[in-house]
Amino acid sequence: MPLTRAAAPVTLDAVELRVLQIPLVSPFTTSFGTETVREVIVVTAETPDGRGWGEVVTQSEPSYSSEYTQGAWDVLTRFLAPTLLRRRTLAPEDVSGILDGVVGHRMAKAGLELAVIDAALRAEGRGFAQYLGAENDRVPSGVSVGIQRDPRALVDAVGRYLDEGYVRIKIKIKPGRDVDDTAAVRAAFGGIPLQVDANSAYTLQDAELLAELDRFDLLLIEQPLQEDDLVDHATLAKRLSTPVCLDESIVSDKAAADALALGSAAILNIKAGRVGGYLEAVAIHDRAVAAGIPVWCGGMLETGIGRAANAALAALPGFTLPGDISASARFYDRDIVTEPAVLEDGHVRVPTGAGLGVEVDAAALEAFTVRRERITR
Ligand code: SMG
Ligand code: MG
Repeated sequence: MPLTRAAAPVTLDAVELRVLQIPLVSPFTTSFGTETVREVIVVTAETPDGRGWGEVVTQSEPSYSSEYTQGAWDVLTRFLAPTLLRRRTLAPEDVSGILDGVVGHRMAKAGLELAVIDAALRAEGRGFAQYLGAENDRVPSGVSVGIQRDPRALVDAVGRYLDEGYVRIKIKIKPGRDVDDTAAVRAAFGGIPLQVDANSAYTLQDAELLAELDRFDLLLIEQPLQEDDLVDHATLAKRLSTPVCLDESIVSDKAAADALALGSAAILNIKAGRVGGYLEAVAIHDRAVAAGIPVWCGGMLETGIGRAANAALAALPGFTLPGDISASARFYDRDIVTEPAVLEDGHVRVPTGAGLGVEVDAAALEAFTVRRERITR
């Protein structure tokens, strides 16, 4: 599905980068560890016609991915932003090609590309969802629930999210906190749409244990093995009746092609940051649709900037499973946009205004900024 229409080129005068530290409403624990503050980079693309916004979804430590915030800051300030600025005039669709000389650093590239796309679309008065080829005006909202103190606390947390209206629950698992946690949620809430995310915490040696999850009729198990374990995931997939979904492993459209060819995944989690940008994410969506593979939109605890962009992406027709697109309030008391995403009947609305369709709250942005640099030509 090609983009509805390429965006007009923009003249890039400057790129402003900020590191933000935003407190979470409650700690978020995965197999990697616990986060209490979201540290994220916000990108502003400055053009003569106005500004565009992007978000680099790295975390402060390289545990989910090899990328991390200070590393992204370094590559953005020294290589990526200067390379883009040297071009002066560029179309959003050219950004990834221009940055091709830098290997990896996909989250950093994705944030920069999003800022350029947003600037271009705001100048045209066109919405991001329309640009990507979205077909829905709202998307079903799933919630990712971190590992809690014990299964009873997990049941309490899940119950609160179900009461709020979330239509799908994902629980984080790790060795020692898998079968019992899942059993407790199934016992408490019956046949709710439920899936688990291991964040790479297991090896193929754990296949027998992971097969115990088959009895819970889960929508999927997300990323049980390591990022580069494509062959092991294919082997595991044959052992399980629970569909295997890949997250960390799908770092590009090429990786998605390889995973599908090998039978490593029956379902894909698509995150624009992880794959180098929203345009690459659309390519993966298109590939999955052609292959009959369901996809859903993952989350990286985005601020209102990335959350708006994710809602637009998830409104493409191949996103047939609910994504990790929760209300902003699931993570934040105060967001950096003036109208943070809210839950309405288990759904999040897809913004329709120009560009990302959200306005940055300058005071909130300022309040959370801990580092800032403006890079000019
Ligand atoms: O944004 O709702 C969200 C978070 C969803 O669980 C979530 N993300 O592996 O899918 C994932 C994690 C990655 C971030 S925490 C390590
Ligand atoms: Mg995941």
